[in-house]
Amino acid sequence: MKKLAMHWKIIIGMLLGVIFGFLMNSVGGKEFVIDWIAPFGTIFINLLKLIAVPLILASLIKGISDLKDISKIKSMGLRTIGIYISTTLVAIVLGLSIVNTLKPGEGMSQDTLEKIKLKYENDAGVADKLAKATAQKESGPLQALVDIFPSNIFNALAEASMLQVIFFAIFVGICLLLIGDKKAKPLVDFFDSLNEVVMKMVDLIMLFAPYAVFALMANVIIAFDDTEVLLKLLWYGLCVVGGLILMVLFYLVLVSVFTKKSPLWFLKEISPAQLLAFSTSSSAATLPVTMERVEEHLGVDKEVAGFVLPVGATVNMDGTSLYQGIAAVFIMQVIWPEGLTFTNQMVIILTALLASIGSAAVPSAGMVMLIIVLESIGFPADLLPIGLALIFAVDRPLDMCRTVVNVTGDATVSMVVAKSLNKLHEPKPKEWDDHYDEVK
Ligand code: DAS
Repeated sequence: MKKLAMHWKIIIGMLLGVIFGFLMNSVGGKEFVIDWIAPFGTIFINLLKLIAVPLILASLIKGISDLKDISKIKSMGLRTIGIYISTTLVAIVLGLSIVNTLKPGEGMSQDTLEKIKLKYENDAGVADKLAKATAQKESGPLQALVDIFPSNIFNALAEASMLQVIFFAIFVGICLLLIGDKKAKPLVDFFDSLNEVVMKMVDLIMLFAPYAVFALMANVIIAFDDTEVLLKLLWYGLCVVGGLILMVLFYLVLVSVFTKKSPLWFLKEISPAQLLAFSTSSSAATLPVTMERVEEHLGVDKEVAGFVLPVGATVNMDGTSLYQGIAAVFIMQVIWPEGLTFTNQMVIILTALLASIGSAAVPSAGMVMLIIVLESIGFPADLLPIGLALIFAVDRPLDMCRTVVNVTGDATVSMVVAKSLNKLHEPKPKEWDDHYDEVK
């Protein structure tokens, strides 16, 4: 019997996980899922994070040393950052257009608001997000720039500080170019081999994916215990999801126009990464799979994928910035209508752009940075816990959706940049099991 493609195996795992989660909710098996099922999802995410940093290091250093020409690095860097900023601005403006047109925050009854306040205003999760945002805010205006430059590469690797690892890898790659092929060869060969090893690790880890997403989805479903509030926030959630779907359609137009490739082919080939982004809510954990799909199944050259994707996972979060635009205005529509000025919305565009750059590629990071966006327009500090409480119940499913868009946007830009540099080739896809067969 023909083997099922990986994305179908993952979809089946997800659906069974959702069904199992609802079943466990109905028979009081929440603790069983937390104690005996969820850990397999955590193991899977740990394994992906384990290889993300060595993969970035190897693919970036190898990729840059292969470029043979420093001016190409500048050209690739400028194109990448330029397109990333453009797509993020499109996302924010799209989000603001939707929320100001459909006005999901208007008409929410005081009774619903009181229920939400009662349940979530003092929730530990809300307090945690506020604390993280305060810590981030207290750092100076250039702290984000200072944080790119590591003082100790081993700390950067140990803490998986993506931008620091990216900076170090680019620095090493450029110096390998400058010392000449003969002297650079031992190190280039080492990172070439490391890159192959880590890509093989991705293949093997992915064989576990269908079972892991079962555990991840079951664990997400058992967290839904407040369907009444979820229904009250449905219109807000649909505005975010609708905007995210429009962003994916925008990416498909970019792929079709700028690379002349079939948008449906692009969606099919990137789908395993999208499914993992949905299941894990983490661009960082998904990055190794995004890189494997973009290089081996979409035909993007290693030196482009090795630069564009790690940078994108860290600074390009179009789904998050669209969400921040909608969430900020939604919260104002419900509890601070006097803040709904044109000037404030322009400020939201700038701060949501900066916030999505500053957001970490981990679950719920976008909600932490939303606080920075709200504070930038003078949102009353005493209303912040209520504002977060208002969207807290639906943040996890929306985080899953916006992470899919973050990953899809990165893959789209990597194809556009590769095409513009004539580094988009015919892919030589291998199915996951084929790789595994080689191992046996
Ligand atoms: N979960 C984040 C990511 O990994 C996005 C977010 O929190 O908005 O992309």
